[in-house]
Amino acid sequence: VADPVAASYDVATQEMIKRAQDLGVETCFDRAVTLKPCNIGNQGTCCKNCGMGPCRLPLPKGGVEDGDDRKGICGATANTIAARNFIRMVAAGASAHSDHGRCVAEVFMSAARKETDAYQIKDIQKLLQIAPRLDVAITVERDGEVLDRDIDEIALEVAEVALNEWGKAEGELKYLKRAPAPRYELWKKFGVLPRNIDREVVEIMHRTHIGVDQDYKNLMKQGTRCALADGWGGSMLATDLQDVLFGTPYPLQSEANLGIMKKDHVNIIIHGHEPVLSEMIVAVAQSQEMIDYAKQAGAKGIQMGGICCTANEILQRHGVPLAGTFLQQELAIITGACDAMVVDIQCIFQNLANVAKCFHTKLITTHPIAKMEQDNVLHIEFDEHHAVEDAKRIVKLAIDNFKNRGEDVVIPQHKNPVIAGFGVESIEYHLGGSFRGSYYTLNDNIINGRIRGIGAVVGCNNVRTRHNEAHLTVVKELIKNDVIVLTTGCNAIACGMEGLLTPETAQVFCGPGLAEVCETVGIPPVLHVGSCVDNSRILLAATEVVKAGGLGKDISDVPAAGSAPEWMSEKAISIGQYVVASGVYTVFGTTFPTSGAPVFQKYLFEDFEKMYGGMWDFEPDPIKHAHKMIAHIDKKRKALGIDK
Ligand code: WCC
Ligand code: FE2
Repeated sequence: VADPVAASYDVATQEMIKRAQDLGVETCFDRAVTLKPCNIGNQGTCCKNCGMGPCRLPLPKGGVEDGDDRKGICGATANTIAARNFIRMVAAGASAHSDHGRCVAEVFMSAARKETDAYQIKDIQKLLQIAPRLDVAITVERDGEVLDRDIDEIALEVAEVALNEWGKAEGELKYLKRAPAPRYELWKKFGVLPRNIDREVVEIMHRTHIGVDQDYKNLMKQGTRCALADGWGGSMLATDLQDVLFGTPYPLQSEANLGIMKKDHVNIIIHGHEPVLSEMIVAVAQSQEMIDYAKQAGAKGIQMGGICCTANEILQRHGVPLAGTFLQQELAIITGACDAMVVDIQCIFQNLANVAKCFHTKLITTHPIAKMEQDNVLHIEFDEHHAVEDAKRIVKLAIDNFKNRGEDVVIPQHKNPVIAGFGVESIEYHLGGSFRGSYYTLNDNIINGRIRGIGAVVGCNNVRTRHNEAHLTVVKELIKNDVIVLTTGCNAIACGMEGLLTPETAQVFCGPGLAEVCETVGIPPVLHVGSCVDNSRILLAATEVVKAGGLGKDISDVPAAGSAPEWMSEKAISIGQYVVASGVYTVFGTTFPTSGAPVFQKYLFEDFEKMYGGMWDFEPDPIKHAHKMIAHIDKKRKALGIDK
């Protein structure tokens, strides 16, 4: 079994791992001890794209300095194999984000057609802001007069145009033009403007099939095009349409870590990614009818909590607390206090079912594309046309299950306050100039050096490294060196658990310049900007920085760097690739999936900078990791002549 202290940096997590072991319930932390990864696959040089293999190409003992003659049965080199595997990861990641986006777009369509009462166009301001980006007019001319166009009409057309982005036959993605003009021109020059979202994924699957594309540079070209279709396509549409349907987030207060669960309340944990369902569950759970029902069942109320990006979605819009990160999903059940865990898509452990079997917890899958084989799992399929009924059924099930709780309930008493809900709009509000608008204050403070630069630290946990340690070490090292941090995904949750998402943090952890800015403006040094699809908010924030002036003409000029210290999912690879192709130096921790193909890796780590101004890097040591980012930020400051 795992050593709980070695497995996690977080005390609540340690306590629950220990409890699981005492109860004889196995978790991912224990499995990580017994199940070792395959080195060759890990390094990206195992090809299983046909039935003659898998062809495994381990790195020779002495390296490949003197030439690399490794090849698979068909002759595929280590570079070809690693590039194929890498862009297949991009395809999977982009698919996950974009299929989520498609689901949201379909619900948006239902709302625009008024087929459902449950969903409405909530944020008209945001609708009017994105419509022109999709070439949808917001005014009409009648008899020489310019009039505001009917909102319902705009919504319907936005829905049609947006849905079309997934499969249109001609043209290119409309949102690409939201990037700074030089960036768009660069993409055009390299032939990587995505045509539509689905097509770029399909083309990766084709080009990586046996006997098709055998040039790692050409493979990466498609990988880039597909990743851009994610960041500036599927993910960005998901974020925007979610904001219109559910409201654009604004800063609000909440809490984070397993200690948010309450012994005397019905605890409902929502886990996954699509806010379409969780929005309804939150609304229903807050209704008087359900609260009364919970009281009749002997509980004091209903406590909701989130895991992974569903957590971030319902936090940023409703202040629902974060129960934990990716690696804490099993542990929420191990408290013995989880009356229902409701899951939709992505980052959900199949082992949840085995853990739930040991407790009273009802595990409910809700998405037609994500079911589990174990027989203790309930499937309640969610449909936007009867969303409220579905949500009620789920909440009632949880309440009815409250009485089945065992005596043995242990909720770790650890949680911290968080401020979340930042985005392009609220950063402008806090860090814009009072009369110049835009990102003037932010830029001004970067130019005068109080803020050294911007760090985007995002991504998963990985059981191969100590849970949350690299996340928190990287973030703390950055803010100590006056780098303001934007965070999403499980890094955001980790920061929340550690108490880094409060303005008070500035005095404790920040360098003097950043501390002063945070104090003056009243913001935390680490800004929670949402879920993984909301990395699109970071792309747009970077674009706003460029627009505000004084920091160059393209995203690659800005003193900024990206990081995923504990990544594990294919989604992270897609995100990394679109961030790099958008001009940002990006460092990953844990392992890097091309390390078995040094020539290809050098292409990503070095040659990419000459092409895109952004490149990949790998550094598992979190302090060195942060300092590589800072060195890049300083390099950019120097190029701008603001290094003083
Ligand atoms: Ni996004 Fe990574 Fe968390 Fe899942 S929820 S674990 S992809 S960061
Ligand atoms: Fe996520």
